[in-house]
Amino acid sequence: MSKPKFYLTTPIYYPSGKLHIGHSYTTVAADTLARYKRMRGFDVMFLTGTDEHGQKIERRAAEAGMSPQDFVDQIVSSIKDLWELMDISYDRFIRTTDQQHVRSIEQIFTRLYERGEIYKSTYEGLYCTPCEAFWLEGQLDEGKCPDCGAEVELTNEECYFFRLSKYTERLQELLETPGFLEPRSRAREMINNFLKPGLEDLAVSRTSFTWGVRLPFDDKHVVYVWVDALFNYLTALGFPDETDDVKRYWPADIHLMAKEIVRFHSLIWPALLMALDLPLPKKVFGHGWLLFGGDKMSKSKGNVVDPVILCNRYGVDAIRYFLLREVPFGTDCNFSTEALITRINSDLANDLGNLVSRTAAMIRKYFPEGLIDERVTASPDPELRQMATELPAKVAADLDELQYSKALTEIWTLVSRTNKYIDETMPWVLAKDPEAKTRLATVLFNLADVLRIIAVLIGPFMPSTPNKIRTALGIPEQNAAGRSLTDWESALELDLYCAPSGVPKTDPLFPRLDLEKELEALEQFAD
Ligand code: ME8
Repeated sequence: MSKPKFYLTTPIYYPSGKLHIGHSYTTVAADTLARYKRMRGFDVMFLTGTDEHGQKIERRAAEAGMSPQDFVDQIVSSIKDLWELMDISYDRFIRTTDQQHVRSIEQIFTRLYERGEIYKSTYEGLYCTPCEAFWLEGQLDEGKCPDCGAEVELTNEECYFFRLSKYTERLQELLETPGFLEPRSRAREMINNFLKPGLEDLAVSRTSFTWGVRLPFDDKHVVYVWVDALFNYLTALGFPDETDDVKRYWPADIHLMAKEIVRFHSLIWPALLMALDLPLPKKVFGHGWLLFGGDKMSKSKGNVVDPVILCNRYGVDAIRYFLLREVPFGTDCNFSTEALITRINSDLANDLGNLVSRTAAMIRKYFPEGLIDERVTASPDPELRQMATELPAKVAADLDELQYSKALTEIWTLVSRTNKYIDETMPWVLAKDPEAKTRLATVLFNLADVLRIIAVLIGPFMPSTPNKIRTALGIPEQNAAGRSLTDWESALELDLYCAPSGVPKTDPLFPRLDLEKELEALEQFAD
């Protein structure tokens, strides 16, 4: 039987400067979902990329004294390096300057024009360049862009318009469809803020600058950057050609993003697809913002935290853990060094790291020749074992709902229970009693076996930690019978722990950090 498919996307980011930890947030969430779905047997297509056209990039390049193409090339290369550093397992990286994308956009626009979905007129109104968005006077916040707070500019130019208004009713129906736009509160926002006041047709071309895809039927015009960008989700599969990838992967299963661009994805994007009679994405998820000092972290505000510095200093898995654990995925999260260091110390160094090193150290010390095979079960083994057995289904249910933080909380509940199990069983006391050797072996086996399961379940979140745990406990990739000890199914079964080559001495998984020292160190980077 062929595998079911799962197509997920991140926004394609503007290469207008180095990316920050806010961009890493969405991409790490997407990567975690992609890894999880692959483990569950899906044929995953995970797309990310860069949105390279438009006025903002053209201006930034000019400020840097470079051609737009040279300017974006260097930033895109740093973005790819960042994703490599952060263990992002994307399947495809699209750049809107790719020739194939540009040709596709030309064909798509011709098709929209021929179907009467776009027409020529004049746009007179307001434009926010940092957001590349058109606004009406009444939508402004104290005269400024309601999304980013920047000054808006008055523009008056000949434009092609897309008949967005004609899709109002179908969009209303779509937004009311459970599961299409999540969290649900965002769907109500879209209906109240945009559909109720009445949708206007959308300007989809510009003539006041040149860095973009030219309209094949009127080459004074370049395609409005958002429309150019939204179609990436299809052109990356080869659209408008009817490629195998288009047939296999479209419609997307989920588009992930933060809340400020939900309106482009839940109004403009579906309407464009409706205009072309194409299937609509199954879900749009708008997560919360990473805030810094209470304000949205953004390149235009300059309050950004560099993920490269954080990953190099604390390790990629610690940063990924923090991002996904700190708050529920739909909610805003205040990013602070204190919160990060506290999480690393409490959850990773103390709870998980100590559990692994204590377990490994006790096996090495009490059974230098390897654990004996006899077992004798006593309380509280059944309780621990039952929790471990129930965990995979809970994590799966949470991840299917994008409840990353809840899934990690469930896993850490087992980590804590396992630590408590050590306190209750007191292996060091058992070790003094030669009669208790079998019981001691059972306790240590249960500890290592639960950690084997935990290692599998944290894999999607923290890609390199599972192998470190397995190495520390001597767990091979497969047992003697050739059974994988790393796949999802292995987490569903108890008693698979084995360490045929013994338990080596290894470094702590997550060294404890000194908060004061870290605050000082990061302060230097901020200068
Ligand atoms: O909007 N908190 O690109 P962009 C959480 N090119 N997420 C954040 C964030 C923060 N402080 N800052 C950025 C664009 N993000 C368009 C997208 S898609 C067809 C075109 C993440 O570089 C989040 O996913 O401004 C947000 O939606 C996205 O980066 C915006 O990236």
